Amino acid sequence: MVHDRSSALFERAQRVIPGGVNSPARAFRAVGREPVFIRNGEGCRIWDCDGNEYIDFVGSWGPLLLGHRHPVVVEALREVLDVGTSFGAPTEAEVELAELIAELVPSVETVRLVNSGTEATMSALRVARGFTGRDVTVKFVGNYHGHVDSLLVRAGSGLATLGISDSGGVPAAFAGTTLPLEFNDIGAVERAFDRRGNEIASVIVEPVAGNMGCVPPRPGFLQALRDLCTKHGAVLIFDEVMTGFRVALGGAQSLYGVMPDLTTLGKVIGSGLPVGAFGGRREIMERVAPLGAVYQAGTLSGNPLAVAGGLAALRHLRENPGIYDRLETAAARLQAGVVGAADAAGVEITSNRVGAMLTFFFTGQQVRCWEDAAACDTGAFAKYFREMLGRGIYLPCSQYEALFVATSHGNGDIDHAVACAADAFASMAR
Ligand code: HOZ
Repeated sequence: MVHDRSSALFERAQRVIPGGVNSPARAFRAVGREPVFIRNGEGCRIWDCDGNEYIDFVGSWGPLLLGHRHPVVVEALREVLDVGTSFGAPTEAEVELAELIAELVPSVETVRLVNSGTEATMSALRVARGFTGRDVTVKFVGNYHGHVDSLLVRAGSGLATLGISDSGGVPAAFAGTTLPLEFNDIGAVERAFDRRGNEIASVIVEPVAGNMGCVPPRPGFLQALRDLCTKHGAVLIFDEVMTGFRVALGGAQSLYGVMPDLTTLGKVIGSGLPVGAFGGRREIMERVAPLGAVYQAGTLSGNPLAVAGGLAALRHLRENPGIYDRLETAAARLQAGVVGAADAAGVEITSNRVGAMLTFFFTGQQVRCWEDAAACDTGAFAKYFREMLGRGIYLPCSQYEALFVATSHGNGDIDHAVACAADAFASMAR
């Protein structure tokens, strides 16, 4: 595979963009090569600027449940171009999207649209503080909630990938409001509440962790968080930026039957366009300006393009509930195929999967928390990634990310990816 144009673009990019990328998570640094520059996508396929074709299992880091350029989304976006792309004023479509989110996400009574998952989590934390009159946030090691100052503490995703434990530039006072605990360790949360229960404003959690690779909650973990938050008057926040509308139509909260007080959503509610949302119990959300004193704002919030993309995709999901069975079947086929191929080649991997989000960890051990994930052989992962890329399979460029199956992946695409994995493992074992 030739990547000359990507290489040339990367050289240019590094002169004018820090590290040549607009987000460190796409820098390919942990996999020992330069990033490829993408030109276009269609269904489950993308093409780079050298014309190389890939089956895409990143899907813009999750939101493209329907694949690239799904006709219902494209048509909805075209209609917006005819009427205007930004007003900084209320529109009918944003009311419809808010109604749809409140209908589909069980714990959400009212919802505020923002521009990204980061804005959503930042705002949710602030509302929780305003509601409780407390300052401390409990978060989990290896969970990532966007680049909010106080949440860049022992975070997953790009920070885990690059080995940055806590971000520079965050005042110690901000980081000091965050209490990082091990994911899936309910004893640690109980002890924290015993010691500091009257200081804890919120517990924020990815109900299925996706930013240290896919790590499901242990049975009972989410319910125990719910019970502790209720007992101590803290706000439970589910960060469903990754799991929302993906692991089930109603997100992880409907899958596990545990209701948070607040939910954060991201790019999935725009079908990949820049948007996010935070919402939940009415009495908490009533603290948000202009009703309450917790300020949060944005000219582009509820932007017509993002809202139209999201409405089209979410309506399509609601009207076609069979999609989730199809995603489950396709992702299970990929999981079984890749695990079988690794076994056959004698390469040790462990897989975690919830619905159509999954990770193959290069370890023989179970992965239940950050400590487990951090023990994986990232060198082997990097080699696997390069082998797969060279065979036209585009995977997340870090052991600490999840891969995503879309409705556009047919059995043939999944089987081709499995065959490529078999070749990749064979070449790694040589
Ligand atoms: N949540 C995404 C990674 N898990 C974000 C990707 C990025 O930071 O660019």
